Amino acid sequence: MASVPSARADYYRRIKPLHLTPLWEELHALVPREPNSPCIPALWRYADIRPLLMESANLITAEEAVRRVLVLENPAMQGRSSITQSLYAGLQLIMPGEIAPSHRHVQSALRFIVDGRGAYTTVGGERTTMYPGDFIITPSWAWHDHGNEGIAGDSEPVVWLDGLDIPLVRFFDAGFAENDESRAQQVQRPEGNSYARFGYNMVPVRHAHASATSPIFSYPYDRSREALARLQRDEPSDPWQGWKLRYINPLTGGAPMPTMATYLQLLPAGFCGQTHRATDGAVYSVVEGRGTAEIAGQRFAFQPQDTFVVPSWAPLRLQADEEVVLFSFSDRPVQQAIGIHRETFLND
Ligand code: GTQ
Repeated sequence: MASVPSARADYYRRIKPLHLTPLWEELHALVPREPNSPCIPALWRYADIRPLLMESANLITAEEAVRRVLVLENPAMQGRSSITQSLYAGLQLIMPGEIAPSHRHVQSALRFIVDGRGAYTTVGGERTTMYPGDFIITPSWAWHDHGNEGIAGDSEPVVWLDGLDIPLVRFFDAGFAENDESRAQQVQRPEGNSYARFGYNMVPVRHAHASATSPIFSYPYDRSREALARLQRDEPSDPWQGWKLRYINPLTGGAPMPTMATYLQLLPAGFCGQTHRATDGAVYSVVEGRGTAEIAGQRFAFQPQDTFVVPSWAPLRLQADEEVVLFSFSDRPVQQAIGIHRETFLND
């Protein structure tokens, strides 16, 4: 009589042509006891990347590239253009005088300005000028073009962190995109118009909002930073996260985009955080200060303009040598919408 293993092997061979596989061989991997991400912790030093990014401007124009971006690819997920399973991140460069032509796509995008000032993005007919630390949204299916005209005759290369839900949309096989007829959109409203309508805890009385995305598309750094400075004066910091605020869609109180949540947090000088973990892997951009992120036991020293990734369920401990400000984003709204998000705060 055939042994059990060889009888099974024979059986697997016979079911294969019928496109059948035995669940019992895969069950533990398909339904893991806890998240077991293929994504690994990693940090990208801006000091290393900046010269290479500037070099790319000699190789290709923003116009030819459409978007001149160095993709931050998770080292354990090569070829996927992903920083986590669900998220994409890249550093986009726009030189003075350049235009990244108008297009639109189903994927939602966020921009977090890392270096330089005076570039702009036009979203749905309204322009916003970019300053370091600003958080800017491109909603799903909104026309957008980027340019760099400088400020008051002064112009410099501008670099921002792009965060997009590209892998999520790819997972659903639901991506559409199209190019605009003109390189740059006609501006239809004065700069600051959407902020005046929605940025002051007020909303135009007859506004009926149809979009799943926040009507504010630029959240200026000085306002967000001011809120953190006020909290630092007024209340004790959280032992895990310092003072951490989430950006909101003012119409709903929810995340500014349906697929991505964004955060800004302040860690006081000398902060030695406790460990926490969450099922939403997150991408961090360092705005101010030096410190250390201990991610799944691995220590990453960071400084301003660096980017690092914390995989899903990886224990995270933050330390600050100086006063630190971190911007971050994750897919938390999607996990919350389907009721699977988990987060724990450990007492070290
Ligand atoms: O600016 O529209 O990093 O479409 C990747 C895809 C940026 C953009 C990216 C994009 C964009």
